[in-house]
Amino acid sequence: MKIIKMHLLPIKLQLKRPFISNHETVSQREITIIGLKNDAGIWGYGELEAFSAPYYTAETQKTARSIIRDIVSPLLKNTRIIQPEDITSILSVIAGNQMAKAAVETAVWDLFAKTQKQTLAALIAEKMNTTYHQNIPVGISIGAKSSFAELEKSVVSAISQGYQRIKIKVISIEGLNLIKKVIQKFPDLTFMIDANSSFNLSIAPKLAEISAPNLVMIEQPLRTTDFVEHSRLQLECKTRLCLDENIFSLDDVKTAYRLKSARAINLKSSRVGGITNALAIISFCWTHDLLVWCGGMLEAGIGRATNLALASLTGLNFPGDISASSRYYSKDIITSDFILTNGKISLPAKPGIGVSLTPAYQKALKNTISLL
Ligand code: OSB
Ligand code: MG
Repeated sequence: MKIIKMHLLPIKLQLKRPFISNHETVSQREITIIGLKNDAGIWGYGELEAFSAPYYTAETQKTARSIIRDIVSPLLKNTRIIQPEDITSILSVIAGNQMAKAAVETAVWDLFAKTQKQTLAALIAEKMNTTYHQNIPVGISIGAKSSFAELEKSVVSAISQGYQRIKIKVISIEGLNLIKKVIQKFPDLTFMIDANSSFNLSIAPKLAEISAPNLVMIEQPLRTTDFVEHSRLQLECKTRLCLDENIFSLDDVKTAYRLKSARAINLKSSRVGGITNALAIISFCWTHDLLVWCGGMLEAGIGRATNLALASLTGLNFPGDISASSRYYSKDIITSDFILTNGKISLPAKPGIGVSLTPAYQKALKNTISLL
């Protein structure tokens, strides 16, 4: 197939409440919806997941849109795509800019699955020679809190909603102390901590002290580029470390594996350049005894559906950061929200990523000028 149209629609969604991590406090989520049309008249959609400012990663909505406009679109023009992996390889000439590439790449996967009249989940499972689950157990990521009462309230609310694993953000030593208390108070719950690079190696004794049977993982305690120090920390720390901000590619996962920087990988297809690269990372992790699970980054409906398709793979069993649509947004961009039933979210049944933009977003997207 050929891609004959590419539309970009930047939008802003208001979060129900601000989400606090070490990088920033997000109150409004800027996202760009990507629509691609092929020569058979079928549309595929993707979501550009970069944030407004370059704190979590170097890309921003603006830089990524400019890469898509100036560099990606000429590469797509008159190009024949037979398999979705073709687009990954075409875009691989672009260094970095993983989220810009992922937005377009994922829309091609959606388009391809639709032409095959298959769900993205089924297509991915077929590519990976495995099966997939219809109902997917999910976890929740709770932003950093400044008091025990507030933290406990969020944890209790998460349990009552049915989330199967609770991740708590931390930005300070005081925060670690609050989390330690909550982990002790709820011994039957599965917890993890995400530090988003809050600390340096001097945190090692504190992390060793916080170790508990129901604390399954500590995500990204140290700096974003630091494989070597994470490796030293993992030696000193019984709890499994997980890398997030360090991982932009399969090469990064290999580095982490060889240096023993962590024993788990938070996989975000948008951060690694798209689905093809995500699948390669999953394969590597499965054959090298690294726990790989599906992360999230406050996605709207299209991104959430993409994450869910990945998380549906049999073998990707650790509950991902894929909460119900209503957790972050009162009005999403798609026509049917993802809801939580007994701690699980169901895969949509329609072909491709399986969700539809609301008529208003559909209209607004198609009213933009095509970049092709
Ligand atoms: O570090 O995993 C992270 C959100 C934005 C950016 C980075 C992260 C997160 C989350 C929330 O933890 C995950 C989600 O529920 O989407
Ligand atoms: Mg993280």
